[in-house]
Parts: sequence; structure tokens; C-alpha cells
Amino acid sequence: MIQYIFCFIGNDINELDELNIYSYPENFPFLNDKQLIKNFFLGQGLETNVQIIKNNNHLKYTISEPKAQVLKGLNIFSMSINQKIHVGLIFEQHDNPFDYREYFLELLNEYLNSESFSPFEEEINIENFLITLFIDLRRYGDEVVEKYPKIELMTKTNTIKLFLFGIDAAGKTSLVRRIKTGEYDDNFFTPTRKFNIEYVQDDNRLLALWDMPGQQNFRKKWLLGIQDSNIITFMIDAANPNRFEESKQAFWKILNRYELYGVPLIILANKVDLINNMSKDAPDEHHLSQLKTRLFETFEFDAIENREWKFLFTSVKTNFNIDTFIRYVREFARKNQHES
Ligand SMILES: Nc1nc2c(ncn2[C@@H]2O[C@H](COP(=O)(O)OP(=O)(O)OP(=O)(O)O)[C@@H](O)[C@H]2O)c(=O)[nH]1
Ligand SMILES: [Mg+2]
Repeated sequence: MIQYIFCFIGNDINELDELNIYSYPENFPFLNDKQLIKNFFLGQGLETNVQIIKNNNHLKYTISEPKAQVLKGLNIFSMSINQKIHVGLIFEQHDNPFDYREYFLELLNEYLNSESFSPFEEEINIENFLITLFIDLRRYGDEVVEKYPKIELMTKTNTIKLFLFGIDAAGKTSLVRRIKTGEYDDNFFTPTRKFNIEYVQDDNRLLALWDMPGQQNFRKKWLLGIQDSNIITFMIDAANPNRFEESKQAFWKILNRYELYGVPLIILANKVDLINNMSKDAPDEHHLSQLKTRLFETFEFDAIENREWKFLFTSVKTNFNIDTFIRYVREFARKNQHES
């Protein structure tokens, strides 16, 4: 059941104070939570906008594909309008926002592109617009969504899907090769273009490693790969601070997606062999602990919510901590099997 509807006008997350915020009912509890709003905006922007009525070039409003995020326990479903305005719904936790996708798109398109007035010019119109949408969506929820009992598919397979992402050249494909074949090759450098899915039998379970392509142009594909993940692994090239900021952006765009709600996370800071001219097997502890602090601050890992997570330094090259990574994967896989 939908609980709130809100609208943000303005798009620059660096200027949150400039943002105009509306909601219905009006006591939307998180209106003043800057961190939440910041995270909301960090989660935007991966999809290209889709126009809903394709054969009409004169639409005033272009509406994006809706996006589902879970932030501070709020089940949020939102879409952007002309990339400047965000209209979002907040559902109860057990609701599946995608049940509302088509109807929400249809309603918005109808209100925005077939009415003669523009709701965003006057405050009173925005409020009316939100109330109307809210009432229609509630009715739809009562009459359509809640009416059909959901069928729970209880599949008892022992396949664990691990979604592995991170920007290019972090070492994702090298890690998958290391796990699958035990090998590492410095000269192996083939940027991944499609999903690279490798299966590894591990005791009584089959591990499906979904290795994503990390180059900028291919990052949109991540959204096609995240469904039904049991474990997420995010990999950073710890030896390349020039790309920490880019890597952080890529991380937060994905992490709070609805599809990944509650899914445990392992963060790997890879290539530690390149740090502090390590020729030894294990890196210098002091140096690593400084780097860890820096990574936590830069990536704002303390803001991670809704899941269990672990952080680990690795070197796929020297095999450093790869066994620990596998141990973490097994722990999470075991918990997952107990829960399902
Ligand atoms: N020194 C060092 N190099 C590594 C390590 N892991 C991977 N590399 C190298 O980094 C380069 C990129 O590795 P890939 O595994 O292809 O990186 P990727 O994350 O799969 O990249 P995309 O597929 O483009 O997303 C390769 O030349 C690897 O040999 C490591 O632990 N240490
Ligand atoms: Mg790769």
C-alpha cells in the first residue's frame, strides 16, 4: 500500500538547500533528512530516459523509467521528469513497487502530457497533482494489486548468485579466473564487454559468478544483472587513488537498488601488491590500515545500510586473501540457504 508521494524539483545534489520538496500527506518524515536525499540522488542517473509515447514528438514532459531504491528502510519508487523533477512513491516494506510500474507511468503521462495546464508552475497545482496521483494509486493498490494473492515460488536450488561489479581494470575477471582455474596472468587483459558468467561447484552448492563489465559504456548493463543476487561483491583498484571518486559514484548508484535490498556485500580493495613496493607475500599492516581509513572516508562506507557487509584487501596476483574471500562467500551462502 502506498504511504506517501513526494516531489523534488531541482536536480543538483550539491545544492540540496535549493531543492523544492513537496509531499502528500504533508508530514513526510524524511523531508529534513539531507543524507537520505543525498543518497536518493546518488542512486539516480544510470538509465537513459525513455519517452513513453514514442510517436509524439511534441511532448512537454519526458518521463524516465522508474527506479526502486530502499533507503533508511523506506521502499521508494521514483521517476524523473525532464531530468529535473523527481516524483516518488513510498510503499510499505512488503510491497513490490514494480506492481505499480505500468500504472504509475500511464498516470503520469496522462496527467502531464494530455492536460493543458502545467502542474509545476504553481504550488497549488503541484499539491493537487500529488493528491490526485496518490488517490488514484491507492485505489489501484486496493482494487488491483492487493486483490490477487501473490504466489511464492519456493525454489530450493543450491545455486548462489554472486554479482561482481566495480569499474574497469579493478581485477574482477582476474578474480573469477583465479577462483575457477587457480591461475593468474599479468598479460591477461581483456576488458569484459558482456556478462561473464562462470560456474564453480563448491561442496553442495553451485556458485554462479556474475562478472560485470566495468567500462563506463557498459555500466548500464549492471542493472540487467542484479536481479536475484544472493551476494554482492564490489571491487576497487586500491592502487589507483585517481579513480576512487569515479568508483565511489558507481558503487552508490547500484547499492541501494530495491533489487539488492538485504543482499550481503563483500568489498574487495584489490591490487595491494602494488602498494608500498611489496615484494613480500603480505603487505605492511600499518600502511594498509591507513589506506583502509582513507577508503572508508572516501567511499563513505559507514553509510551502508540494509545488509551485512565485509571489507577485505586482496591481491589476485599474489593470491593474498583470496581464501578469506571464499570463506566469506561460503558464510553468506550458508546463511542464505538457511533462510530460504
Ligand atoms: N598488480 C596486480 N594486477 C592485477 C591484479 N588483479 C588484476 N590485475 C591486472 O589488472 C588488469 C585488469 O584486470 P581485469 O581482471 O581484466 O579487470 P576487470 O575488473 O575485469 O576489468 P573490466 O572487465 O574492464 O571491468 C589486468 O592486467 C590484470 O592482470 C592484482 O591483484 N595485482
Ligand atoms: Mg573484466
